Amino acid sequence: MEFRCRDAVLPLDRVAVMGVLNVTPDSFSDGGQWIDPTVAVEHALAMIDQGAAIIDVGGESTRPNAVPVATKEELARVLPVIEGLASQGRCLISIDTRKREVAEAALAAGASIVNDTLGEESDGSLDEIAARSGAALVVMHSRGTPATMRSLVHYDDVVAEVTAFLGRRAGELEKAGVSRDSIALDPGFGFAKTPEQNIALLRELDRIVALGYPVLVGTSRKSFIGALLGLPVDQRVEATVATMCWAVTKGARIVRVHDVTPTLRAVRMTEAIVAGSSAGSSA
Ligand code: HH2
Repeated sequence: MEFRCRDAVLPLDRVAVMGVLNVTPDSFSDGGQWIDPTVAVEHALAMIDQGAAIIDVGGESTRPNAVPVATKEELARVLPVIEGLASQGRCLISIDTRKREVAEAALAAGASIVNDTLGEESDGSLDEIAARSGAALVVMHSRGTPATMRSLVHYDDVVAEVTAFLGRRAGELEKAGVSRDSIALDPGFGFAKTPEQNIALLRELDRIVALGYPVLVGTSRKSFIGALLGLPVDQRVEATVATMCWAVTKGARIVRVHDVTPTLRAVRMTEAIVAGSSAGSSA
């Protein structure tokens, strides 16, 4: 399996790590840390040295009740970082946005993946941008907006409904002209889901994997981990790693994380067990 991102092809025979880079003052776990573009690029390069293949740049927090950011402000946050990273040519760059203008400008600046977190709110405009540019697109399930998502958690069968949504969206993308190997699917952990629903999606992740597209998992440091274990956001690394290893046994191919080194070591070990191989593989 591979992930085609414009001119580049990311092989997914081994699980790929997407490092999270939030250039925001208010992201739920790293808000304010990477606002300075020079510091942000340095942090991204450190994640690449640790083994991240993709850096996911975001300029607007999606956490519940996050304050919406104007397009101009979001562009001013993400573009210098994308330009700085693109000039190094050491990773694939993904733009995490809900806005078409931001996606377009990010692709022009060197990004090759659109991380679409609109979920059920999608109007298809990011699909069209991906189709036109050859960019890859991550389709994530969500409902509502950061202001409303916490009240939109009624599902008859969360796994069936999220799986059906992702399958439907993948079909729409292919119809819009996005190539099948440029589509990745993500259940959207923490987006309009209760802790129990997040666990159900992890337990039955193989049903989404069975749709036949690479599956991306973004549980990193999320509040359902805090709710289950009673841990603050800065103490969720080990439990995040546990979710990622579980997801890999279920067939996930891309893991979106803040903590690259511990995740990659654990994921490589998990892959070796799944494959029944004792051959060394550098993390
Ligand atoms: N989670 C967040 C943001 N973008 N994209 C995908 N595809 N999957 C996710 O699970 C996902 C995502 C939220 O996490 P984070 O970026 O750390 O926080 P914030 O939205 O507060 O910036």
